[in-house]
Amino acid sequence: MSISELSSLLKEAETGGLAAIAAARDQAGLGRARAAVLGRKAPLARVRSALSDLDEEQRRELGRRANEVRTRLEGALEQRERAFRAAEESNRWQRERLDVTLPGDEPRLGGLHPLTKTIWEIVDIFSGLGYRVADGPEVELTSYNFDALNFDAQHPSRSEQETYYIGETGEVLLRTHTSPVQMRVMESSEPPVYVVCPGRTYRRDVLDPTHLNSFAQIEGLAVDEGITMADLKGTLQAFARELFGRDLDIRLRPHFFPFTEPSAEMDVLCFVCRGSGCRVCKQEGWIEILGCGMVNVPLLEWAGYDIERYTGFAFGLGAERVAALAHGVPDIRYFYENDLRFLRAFEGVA
Ligand code: 2NL
Repeated sequence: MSISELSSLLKEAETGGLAAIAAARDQAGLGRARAAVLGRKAPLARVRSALSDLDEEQRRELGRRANEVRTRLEGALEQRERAFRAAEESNRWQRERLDVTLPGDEPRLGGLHPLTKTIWEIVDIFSGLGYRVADGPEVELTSYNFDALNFDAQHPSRSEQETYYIGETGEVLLRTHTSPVQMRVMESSEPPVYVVCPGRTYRRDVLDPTHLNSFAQIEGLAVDEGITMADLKGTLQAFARELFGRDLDIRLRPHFFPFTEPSAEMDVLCFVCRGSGCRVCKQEGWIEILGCGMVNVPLLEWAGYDIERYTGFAFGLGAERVAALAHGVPDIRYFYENDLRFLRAFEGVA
């Protein structure tokens, strides 16, 4: 190539190169322009490789100009590169912009199980009356669960059809009530005794809307000097009013339990109809809440208490039954299904 051909090729390398760089739309396009402008087949490269054909002076002159063109092209590339990077960066800021003042997604807090709330509410009422809370083993000795409580050898609830025995000897069972806890309290301490014993109990029942084979029982026991049936009635009246309503009366109906004598079942006036009869009280006007009575003398003797000096009363209730009554739950099995639609109905309910 002649010097003038090379000279115009160099011009074209510059103007065409700058145009190609200016035409690039994005970083990828700029990469392609870089290859076309500075690559091995670019006009500028062709000028460089042709330099060796020139004489010394022309080679130096054109070489210098080729270097200047290269510097300008590199400068232009560099400038566009920076512009693309800045645009990309500000795009990202825009894209990833986050409003930190927006409220977050509120985590859903769990709550206490409705049955737990009922148990705590009942235990709280007796705490307020000066009772302590006691617990004991769920796997119990038959002697504490039945014998000490004055259940005779023939009592039907002792049978394998009604009670879960552990092993073959008949000496160990799943407690059928929390009474053995109270026997253990009496065994290990002298009067005055004022305790409530909430806990899990087991009976071999067929499940239906009002029966489970495991239920939460709460029993209470007071043994002191001069305790009478009047103390029983006054205490349970206070308890029922606290739980169901300030002005609701109770009544005691004679009943039988081996561990109390005399024994009674306690009803509270229906908190829905106040005695006139409705669906909740099954037209009775009254709702059965618990069993109770004066601690039977053989139990006090078993505990080694002075029976001339001490008397006591006791009571027991099923927490599921009370919770179902209080909340209008038609089937106590709901308490154990762990269906969140059911459980969430009690959110925030005291
Ligand atoms: C019920 C009836 C009752 C008792 C439990 C008791 C405990 C001792 C002494 C005397 Cl250590 N009595 N407990 C008394 C009467 C009734 O429970 O219907 N429970 C679900």
